[in-house]
Amino acid sequence: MAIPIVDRALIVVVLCLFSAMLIECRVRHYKFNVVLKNTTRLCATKPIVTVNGQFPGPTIVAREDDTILVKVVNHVKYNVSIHWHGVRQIRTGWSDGPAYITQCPIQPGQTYLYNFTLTGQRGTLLWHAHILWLRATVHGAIVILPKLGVPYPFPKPHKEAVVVLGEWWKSDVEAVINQALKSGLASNVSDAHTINGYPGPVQGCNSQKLFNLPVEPGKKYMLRIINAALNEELFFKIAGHHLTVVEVDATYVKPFKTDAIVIAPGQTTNVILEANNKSTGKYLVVVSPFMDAPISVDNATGLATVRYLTNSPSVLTTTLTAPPPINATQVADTFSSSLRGLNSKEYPVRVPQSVDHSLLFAVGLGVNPCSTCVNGSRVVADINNVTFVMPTVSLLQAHYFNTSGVFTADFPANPPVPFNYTGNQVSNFQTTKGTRVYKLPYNATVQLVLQDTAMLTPENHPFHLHGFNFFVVGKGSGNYNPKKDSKKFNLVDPVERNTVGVPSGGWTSIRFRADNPGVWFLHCHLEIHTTWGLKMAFLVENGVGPNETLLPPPKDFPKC
Ligand SMILES: *[C@@H]1O[C@H](CO)[C@@H](O)[C@H](O)[C@H]1NC(C)=O
Ligand SMILES: *[C@@H]1O[C@H](CO)[C@@H](O)[C@H](O)[C@H]1NC(C)=O
Ligand SMILES: *[C@@H]1O[C@H](CO)[C@@H](O)[C@H](O)[C@H]1NC(C)=O
Ligand SMILES: *[C@@H]1O[C@H](CO)[C@@H](O)[C@H](O)[C@H]1NC(C)=O
Ligand SMILES: *[C@@H]1O[C@H](CO)[C@@H](O)[C@H](O)[C@H]1NC(C)=O
Ligand SMILES: *[C@@H]1O[C@H](CO)[C@@H](O)[C@H](O)[C@H]1NC(C)=O
Ligand SMILES: *[C@@H]1O[C@H](CO)[C@@H](O)[C@H](O)[C@H]1NC(C)=O
Ligand SMILES: *[C@@H]1O[C@H](CO)[C@@H](O)[C@H](O)[C@H]1NC(C)=O
Ligand SMILES: *[C@@H]1O[C@H](CO)[C@@H](O)[C@H](O)[C@H]1NC(C)=O
Ligand SMILES: *[C@@H]1O[C@H](CO)[C@@H](O)[C@H](O)[C@H]1NC(C)=O
Ligand SMILES: *[C@@H]1O[C@H](CO)[C@@H](O)[C@H](O)[C@H]1NC(C)=O
Ligand SMILES: *[C@@H]1O[C@H](CO)[C@@H](O)[C@H](O)[C@H]1NC(C)=O
Ligand SMILES: [Cu+2]
Repeated sequence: MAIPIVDRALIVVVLCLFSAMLIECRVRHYKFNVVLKNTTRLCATKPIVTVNGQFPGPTIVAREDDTILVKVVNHVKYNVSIHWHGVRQIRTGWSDGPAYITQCPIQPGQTYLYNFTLTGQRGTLLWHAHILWLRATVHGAIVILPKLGVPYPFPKPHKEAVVVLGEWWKSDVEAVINQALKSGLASNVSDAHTINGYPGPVQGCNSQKLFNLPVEPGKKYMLRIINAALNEELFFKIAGHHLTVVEVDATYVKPFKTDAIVIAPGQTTNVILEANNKSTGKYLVVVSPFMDAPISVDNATGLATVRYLTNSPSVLTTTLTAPPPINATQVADTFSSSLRGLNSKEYPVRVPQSVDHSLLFAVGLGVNPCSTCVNGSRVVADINNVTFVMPTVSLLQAHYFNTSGVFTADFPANPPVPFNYTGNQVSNFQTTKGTRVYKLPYNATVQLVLQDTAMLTPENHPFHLHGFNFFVVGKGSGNYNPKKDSKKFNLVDPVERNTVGVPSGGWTSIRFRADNPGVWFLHCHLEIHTTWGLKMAFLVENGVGPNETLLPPPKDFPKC
């Protein structure tokens, strides 16, 4: 019998403690018990699904190049899987996490050891459940420090703090999505926005505790801000202070100052907060939704405070601020246009200069017949008219073991019938269904233009690509014009990230190199859109070199 992992973990931790001054531990062990936890937040006692009883869940702290081992034990009645959002998972797709894409779920009572190395990345990422709507409460931060002895490319902050933004439902989230799927209509919106688990004032519920960040006058603080919300892009702002953006999605950017940041679900943003206001009292922190389409959202403002620590008993007046208006497209646009890769000698921007596969994905909503639904129809979502149907075994297993009949490798590179994407002339909202992937040879370069459509309504879609970072080389409004628009692409210092907003009624162009063999999910990170089918996968073939093939699956790999 092999020694159980926990015991081995304990031995390693003890060894690490003894040798802490001599060597760094390069393997970090975590145990995630997925358990129900009764919580009394928002004046209601209700059980939520958590990791280790924490909301938000535990923070993973590691250094670049470390190997992470997370033993996940499922103690709840739901199937579970965990995704390490933004971790490249080079050759280790088996640890990526999206259920039925790279793995079968960890079923109730089962265990799975995620095993991956943090290669070529440093900054903030997040982990979250990647099945059902569990990520509403099953999420947490991943902090990747630079290699030992390597400084940040900006002055070292006095302290750092993780700031996790979330959405809170009074109801059980699984009941919310099940009700929506049964009716075929949109799902209920959340009841509050949370900052590190604490909401602002909520109707019919007062005297709520808020998250507070204590600061010393004159010092600098780095906030590692994460949007872990299910369905909403968010504004984040602190009264009386500018924020200097230094990193997004675990890549450094050219620092710039801003009043407010905009952050989509799945995105992370590191900012420097300088405690340089008049050194007394508290300053309000506000979080509110960004939505510039006629879609109903939860417009409650989440609150926290920044409190100056001063020797004299400070007058605890709170300086207030209002978030940008919900439809402040200009604020969001200016923010995203300000993001540029650092492109220094140490951190060059390696954007592909030539393109092997040029793709145009038209994304949006549709309506399909449904005899049992309220309206005789259900709202769906699609990419190039394909509403993705989840398979019953994972695509990665089907690919690795050559199982036929699970997917077809014929995902359309372009919309099957070109149309005026952002116009309102389309009257047939029906889509096709399929489990179709797009095949890429190892090391191919890809340009992908994500084009929003006005089908039902134009809307901002934050797209997330697993297994890669991509470069955001361009964006614009209306229909993408290949001749005109490609001339203006930034092929010098575009921002590198893993999640990008496709603007409402516009397009975004990204480039990446397919240098990671496996099956990689591409989807809208608004959970309701993912559920409705706004997803597909890239199948990246093995290369020929020794480091260019997918590793074999681990022994404890979950079965379907
Ligand atoms: C949560 O609290 C409710 C009511 O107080 C109780 O009935 C339930 O057993 C508790 N659940 C857990 C998992 O502790
Ligand atoms: C983690 O995966 C590596 C291969 O990438 C393997 O060598 C190692 O043994 C694995 N660790 C555990 C604890 O399974
Ligand atoms: C969704 O909202 C409607 C209207 O407020 C309410 O009747 C229903 O119970 C809600 N559904 C869930 C699952 O909470
Ligand atoms: C301090 O906060 C106040 C109130 O928001 C603001 O008007 C002022 O500009 C801030 N001072 C500095 C130095 O930023
Ligand atoms: C949210 O919207 C409702 C209804 O439109 C409105 O009454 C309320 O004032 C709004 N709340 C905030 C915080 O904007
Ligand atoms: C935002 O919404 C407000 C209130 O509905 C409206 O008056 C304003 O014109 C809108 N702004 C933009 C930029 O659409
Ligand atoms: C039924 O569908 C129509 C057209 O899509 C929509 O306007 C209407 O609100 C739907 N009915 C319900 C009950 O949502
Ligand atoms: C596309 O639709 C928009 C809005 O309806 C319209 O202004 C535009 O002229 C159309 N473009 C073409 C090429 O038909
Ligand atoms: C999508 O496919 C459906 C079903 O074949 C078809 O009726 C519809 O016209 C297509 N829509 C577009 C925009 O291609
Ligand atoms: C990948 O392609 C680039 C050219 O686009 C080439 O320079 C590089 O050597 C290739 N790498 C591998 C591992 O094949
Ligand atoms: C393969 O990977 C190993 C370990 O990451 C590295 O030491 C080696 O240089 C790589 N070989 C090639 C040919 O890239
Ligand atoms: C959990 O996953 C397994 C394997 O895919 C599946 O057979 C089972 O129905 C799922 N259980 C639930 C409750 O969905
Ligand atoms: Cu979307």
